[in-house]
Amino acid sequence: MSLQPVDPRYKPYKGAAAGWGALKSVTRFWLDSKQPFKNLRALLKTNQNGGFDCPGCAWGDSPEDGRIKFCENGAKAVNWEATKRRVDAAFFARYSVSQLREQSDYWLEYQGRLTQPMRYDRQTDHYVPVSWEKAFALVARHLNQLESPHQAEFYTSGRASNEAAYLYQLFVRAFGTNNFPDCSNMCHEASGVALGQSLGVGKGSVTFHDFEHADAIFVLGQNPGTNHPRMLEPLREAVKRGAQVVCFNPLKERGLERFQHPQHALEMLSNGSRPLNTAFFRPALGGDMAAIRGIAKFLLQWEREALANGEAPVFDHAFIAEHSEGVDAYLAEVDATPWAQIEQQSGLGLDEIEIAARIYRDAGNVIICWAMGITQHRHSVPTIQEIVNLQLLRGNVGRPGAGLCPVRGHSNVQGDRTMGINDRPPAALLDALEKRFGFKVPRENGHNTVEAINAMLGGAAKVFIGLGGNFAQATPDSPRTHAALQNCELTVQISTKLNRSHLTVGQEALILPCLGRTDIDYQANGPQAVTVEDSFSMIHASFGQLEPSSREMRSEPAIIAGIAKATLGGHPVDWDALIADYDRIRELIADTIPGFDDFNRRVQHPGGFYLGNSANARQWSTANGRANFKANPLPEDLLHEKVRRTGQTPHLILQTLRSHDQYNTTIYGLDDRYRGVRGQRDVVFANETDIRRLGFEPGQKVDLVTLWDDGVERRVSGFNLLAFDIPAGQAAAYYPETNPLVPLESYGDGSYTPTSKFVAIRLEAARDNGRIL
Ligand SMILES: Nc1nc2c(c(=O)[nH]1)N[C@H]1C(S)=C(S)[C@@H](COP(=O)(O)OP(=O)(O)OC[C@H]3O[C@@H](n4cnc5c(=O)[nH]c(N)nc54)[C@H](O)[C@@H]3O)O[C@H]1N2
Ligand SMILES: Nc1nc2c(c(=O)[nH]1)N[C@H]1C(S)=C(S)[C@@H](COP(=O)(O)OP(=O)(O)OC[C@H]3O[C@@H](n4cnc5c(=O)[nH]c(N)nc54)[C@H](O)[C@@H]3O)O[C@H]1N2
Ligand SMILES: [Mo]
Repeated sequence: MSLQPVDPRYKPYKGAAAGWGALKSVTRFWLDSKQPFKNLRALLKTNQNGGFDCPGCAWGDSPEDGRIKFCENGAKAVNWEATKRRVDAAFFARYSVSQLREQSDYWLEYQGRLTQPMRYDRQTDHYVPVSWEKAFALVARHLNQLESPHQAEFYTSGRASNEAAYLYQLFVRAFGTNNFPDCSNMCHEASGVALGQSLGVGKGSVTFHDFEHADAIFVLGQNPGTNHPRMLEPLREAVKRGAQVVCFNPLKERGLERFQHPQHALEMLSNGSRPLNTAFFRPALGGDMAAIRGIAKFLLQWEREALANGEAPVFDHAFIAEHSEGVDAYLAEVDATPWAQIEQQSGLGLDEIEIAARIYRDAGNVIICWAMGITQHRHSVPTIQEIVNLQLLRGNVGRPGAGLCPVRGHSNVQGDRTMGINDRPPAALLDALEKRFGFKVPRENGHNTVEAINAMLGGAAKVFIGLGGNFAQATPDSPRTHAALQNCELTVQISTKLNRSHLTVGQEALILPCLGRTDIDYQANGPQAVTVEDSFSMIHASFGQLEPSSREMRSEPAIIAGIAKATLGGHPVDWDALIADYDRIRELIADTIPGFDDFNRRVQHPGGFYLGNSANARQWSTANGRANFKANPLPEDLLHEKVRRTGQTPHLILQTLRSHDQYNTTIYGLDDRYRGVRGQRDVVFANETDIRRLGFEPGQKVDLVTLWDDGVERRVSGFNLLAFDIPAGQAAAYYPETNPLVPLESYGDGSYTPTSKFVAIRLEAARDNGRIL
């Protein structure tokens, strides 16, 4: 490894993940929130019965274990939301929208909570206060004057509660469209599509306790030390009891290497840390499908040898015969895949793949986890189906200690889908809504995120409503997405914090400030709880704990009901009555969404209730009623035709990822502790050999330019080129700064997820010195 600390703001991190470094960092964020003690009290109730669900990630905890679980990044999320700072009318009077646009994403959100509804005044270029009633009337006027309901886009980010999401989809479908672009389109969409086709349910099959019974846990394309820190504990326990933890990641992420338990005093005092894996493989970007195919090919070879020698078989023949279909076609595809292609595409040696295959074979029960390193590629759907194929060969689905675990991102992104935030809704959901509410629901597919951007760009969509999130920054091809939003007649953002989406305004624009997870939600019948679903299909209640910083903010359900009532009147429900008491929303959910019978009673159960998962029960809700092996060929070439058509060879393949100090487009700070970066975000990590091969010096400022044959220049400028321990040919840089590089047309086959982990780029000496943060 060659690390060149030419920049004082870049120094390799030597400590373990979590532990003291994390504690120091939490304290800093705490003090900065301006109400440290209140937030501490609130945090102690995170993920506990009677507390609120952590607004961080969607990792679930043991439902029986009452212990307080929080992590450094959960603490940051809570402090960030529960700040005392405010972005109010005085703030917007001080800054014009054009002035605000000059500020960094970090600065914008740092200014505090949005506290009152605001309307954009094009004459003065300022946001000005507006009453809730006038705001709702403005939305209703725009929606009702559209020629078709399909001219509006209704975005959802994954923090929306089940209650908010359910009301939103009910309103939008009663209005007449399935245009539900959501953050999931950019996230785990490929997991939903792949698992749905293979196994009949688009969710992970494992539960929390399965991790205690796994003999091997594979972690593919995921950085839990930063993004799912509560997952480190089960991984650590697994290594401790002798299970294998096998990582596939081009970056040696610190959290996957070593870990110090933040809640074990002895470990912290002795400064001891535990290794968190037993094998680490560093594939090429997009090379995982080939790697898994390689494991399957070794298994097939050993299966044949076992058969010839009269030894115990490698495959689970009973499972395959009773539950699956397509094994022969799949094994023929495995046979037909040349070893050379596996080696070349995976970026791994066959000796490495063989080691992984041996671990896999020798483990009784295997869980495979994955996240964005797997889902944000063009061939993500076949890659996830290859993971399923492998698991099916040894019956590693639907038995304790084994299964599939797409580790979700936003804390309720899985629940939002369950509630019907879906641009391709299943017929059963639409039938149930039609039957219960007696209106004709739209049956045609709606727009996903990429389609919504195209519709707005082309003028086919004229109204954008965002239930949370930061559409302008989270989406690809930023200048085009910004133009798309600006092309709208009305843009509406329902949000907690100021971000660039509020500044990327249509002809008219509204900011509707809402309560967050930590805030107490007072309604006519008293304080309300909401519910969420974690990655393990556990549904539980969340109670806000902190006094809202302004009485003018409204809850997400109340805002949706306000828009719905202004637009549709009392159709198809009495919106006000639902808001008075969210039990009434949950009754509607119980009536229409499978698995939620008796919802209001069951959610009282401490730790919540398990929604169930058909694949985990070995029931296959697929067309043929079987678990399906999918015989997909490996991609012929990982480079897209549009890259090849430029005639240029990419200097590097870039993945865009998260630093340790951010939550998606929310930037908490400018450090990335585990990767040794301090005080900067415009950095690009590359291998020192590549840097010199391309004629650059470590520490030099460079521009990154995308190779894509459509005549559009995609460039970000003035990035600090850091020599880093990364495989040759690869680069990594932070999202959202690099979103301008991802072409809108570069998305996953069958998933439409932008290929944020695979962008062919060239480096140029910097044209200017970049932005100052
Ligand atoms: N603190 C914090 N927590 C979060 C978030 C956050 O921003 N901050 N975001 C939330 C959300 S919405 C999500 S979706 C999750 C995201 O969680 P992650 O998926 O962990 O997020 P990324 O930072 O995108 O990291 C991708 C990881 O995959 C690796 N990788 C990239 N390409 C490949 C590949 O081709 N193959 C393999 N094997 N590995 C690859 C990268 O090196 C990196 O370690 O986290 C959630 N939790
Ligand atoms: N290049 C690149 N692009 C990516 C990714 C990547 O890895 N690389 N990852 C993708 C992924 S996995 C995801 S999930 C998306 C994320 O896309 P989004 O979910 O759209 O983005 P966030 O940054 O999570 O949204 C942050 C904003 O949400 C608002 N907010 C926070 N809490 C609440 C709340 O409780 N209620 C409401 N109404 N608003 C709230 C705040 O105003 C805050 O500014 O980005 C995607 N984009
Ligand atoms: Mo995500």
